[in-house]
Amino acid sequence: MAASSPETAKTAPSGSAGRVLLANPRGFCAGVERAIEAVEQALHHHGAPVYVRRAIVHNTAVVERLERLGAVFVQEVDEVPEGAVAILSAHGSARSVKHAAQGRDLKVIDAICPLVGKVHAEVEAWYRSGRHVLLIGHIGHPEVVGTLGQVPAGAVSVVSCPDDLAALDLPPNTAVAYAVQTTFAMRDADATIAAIKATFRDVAGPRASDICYATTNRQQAVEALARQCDLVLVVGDTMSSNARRLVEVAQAAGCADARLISGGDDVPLDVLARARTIGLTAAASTPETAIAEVCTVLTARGYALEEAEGEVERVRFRPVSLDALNIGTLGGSLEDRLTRLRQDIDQALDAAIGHARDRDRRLAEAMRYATIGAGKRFRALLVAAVADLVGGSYAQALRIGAAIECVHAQSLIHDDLPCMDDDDVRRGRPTLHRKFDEATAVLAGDALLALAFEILAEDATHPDPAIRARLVLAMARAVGQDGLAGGQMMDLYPPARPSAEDVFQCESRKTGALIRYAVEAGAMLGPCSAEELARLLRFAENLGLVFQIRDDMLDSIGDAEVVGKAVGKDAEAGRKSATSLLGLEGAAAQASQLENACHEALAVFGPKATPLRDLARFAVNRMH
Ligand code: GRG
Repeated sequence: MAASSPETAKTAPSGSAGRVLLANPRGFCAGVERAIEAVEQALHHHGAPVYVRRAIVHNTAVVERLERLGAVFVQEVDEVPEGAVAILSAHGSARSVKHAAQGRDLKVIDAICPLVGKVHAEVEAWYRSGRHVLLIGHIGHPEVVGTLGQVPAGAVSVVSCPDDLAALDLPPNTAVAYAVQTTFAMRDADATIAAIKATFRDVAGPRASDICYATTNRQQAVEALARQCDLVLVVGDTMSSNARRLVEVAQAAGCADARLISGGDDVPLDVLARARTIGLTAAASTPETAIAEVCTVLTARGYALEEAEGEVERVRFRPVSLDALNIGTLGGSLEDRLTRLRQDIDQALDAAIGHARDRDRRLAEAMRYATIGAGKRFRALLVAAVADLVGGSYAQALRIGAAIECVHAQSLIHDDLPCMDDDDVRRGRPTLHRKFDEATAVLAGDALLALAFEILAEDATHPDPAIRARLVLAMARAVGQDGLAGGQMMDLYPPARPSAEDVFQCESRKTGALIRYAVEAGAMLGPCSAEELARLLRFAENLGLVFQIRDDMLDSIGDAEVVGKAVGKDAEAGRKSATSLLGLEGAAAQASQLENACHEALAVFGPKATPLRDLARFAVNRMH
C-alpha cells in the first residue's frame, strides 16, 4: 500500500483534479494467473519449500508474495536440492533446463504459458521442415531464450527490427519462417514481418499472430486512450517486457508523458498538477493490488475514476497439471522423451534397413526417406510408455516401436499416392512418390511392411517365441481387413450417406488399430493382470479416436506449414469426418470427453501412468 504522505492523506473531492481513464483490459492474463496458481497448488500439495526457476512472472510483488508462502526462487536448477519440486516459469524454458532438472531427479512442473508453448511447437515444426527460423523478439528475454532452446543452436536467428535483417548472412532464396515473441509490440512486429517478406522469397509464418491475445488487447486499449491523456501510467515491473511495450505504445500514440510505475508509492505526484486526464493501465503480470493502490492515491488527489470501453477477455487455460510432478522412469517431459526416443528409433530403423552393398540402393534410400528423421513417433512412444508401466524392457519396446513406424510409414506412403489421397507434401517434405516415383513408392511401402514383420519375428525382440508370435499375429490383424487396409477402403469407398457409426468404424480401423496395437504390444512386455490389460485397451480405444478426431480438426483449423501436409482436404473432397459430422466445437467437446475417458481408464495406475496421460493430453492439443 502507498505510504500515507501529506499529499495522499488529504482526500480532495472526486473529479476536482480531473479524471483517470482506466484501460480495458488491463492486468493479469490467463497465462499469468495459471502460472501463479501452479506455484500455490504445488505448495498446497507438497508443502514448502517448492523451488521456482527464475521469476515465475515478471513482477517483484508477485514473487515476494509467493516467497512469503514458501516458494524459493533460484536462477538455475542446479541450486535445487535433489528430488525436490522445481517449477519452471511462465516464459518457457529451454530443453537443456529440463534435461538438467531430470539429471537431478527433480519433480518438474512446467508453468509455461500455453501460448508460448504454441510458439515452441511452431518453431520446432519449421526447423524440422528445413526452414531457417527468424524469431522476432528481444535478445536475452527469457521467452526468447526458451524458444531458442527448443532447437539446435544456429537454427534460429533473433531479429528485433528490420535493420537486423541486413546483419544476417542468409541468401534471399533461403526458405525461412518467422515466429514472434508473444509480448512483442504489434506495430514493430508488423514492420519486421514486412521486411522479412521483402527480403526472402520463400517465407512461412503462423496462421494467427504469435503475439498473444493479452498483449494485443492491452496494447490496443492503451493506444485508444493515450491520445486523450496528458499522462499515461503503466503499472508494472521494470523486468516486464509487456509493461515496457505499453509505455512505448502510449508514447507512439501521442501521449507526451507515459511512465512505468510499480504501484501506489511510485505515482509521480510532482506531475499531477499538469494532468487533467490520466490514462491508467497495467501489464499482464501486474496484480490487482498494485493497480488498486494507484487508484487510491489518485482518487485521494481528487481524480474521478472512469472505466474505458474495451474487449472483454474470456480466455481461460486448464490448470497446470500437477501430474507432471512425477516424471516416471522414462524420465523428462513429453518433449524430452520424444527427442530421446526419436534418436533411438532413427538408429533402430537405420540398422534394420541396413547398408548391404548387394541390395538395391534406391529402394533402401526411399525406405530411409520415409522413416528416418521424420514424424512425431507417437505410436513408438506409446509402446515405450506402456512397456515402462508394466516393467518391460526399453530395448524390446524400441524394436516394436521401429516395426510400428515401418507400418505407419508404409500406410502414409500409400495413402499419399495418386490412386488414394494424391498428396504432394507429407511431414513438411515432398511425398515419397514425388521425391522418387510411384513404382518406388509402392515397392518401398511393400519392403517396409515386410521389414516390420521381420523385426517383430527376430529373437532380439523377445526371448519367448510365443510372445513373438503374438506380436506378429496382433500386427497382422492391425494392418489387415479389420485394420488399416479395411479402414482405408471404407474411407475411399464410403456408403452414399455415411452414418456416424460408419465414420467411427472407418477411423477406428484406419487410425485406431495401430494405436491399439502399440498399447497391446507394450503390455506384452511385462506382467499385466487381466483387469490392467482391459483398462489399457480401453485407454487405447479412446486415445485412437482422440488422435483421429484431432487429425480431422487439424484439417480444418491447422496450418499446412505446421501440420506438415495439405489441409482443407476433407471439406474439398466432401469427406465425412468428425468435424463435418459434429462441427468444430462438437468435435472438440467429443475429444475432451474421450480424453477424460483415457484418464479414467488410467486412474488405477497412479503416477506411473504419467507418460500415458501426457500422451492423451498431447493427442487432444497437438497442432501437428
Ligand atoms: C498397412 C497394409 C497396409 C495398408 C495401408 C493407405 C492405407 C492402407 C491406410 C491409410 C492409413 C492412414 C494414412 C491413416 C491416417 C492415420 C493418421 C492420423 C496419420 C497421421 O499420423 P501422425 O500424425 O503422423 O502420427 P506422423 O507424421 O507424426 O508420424
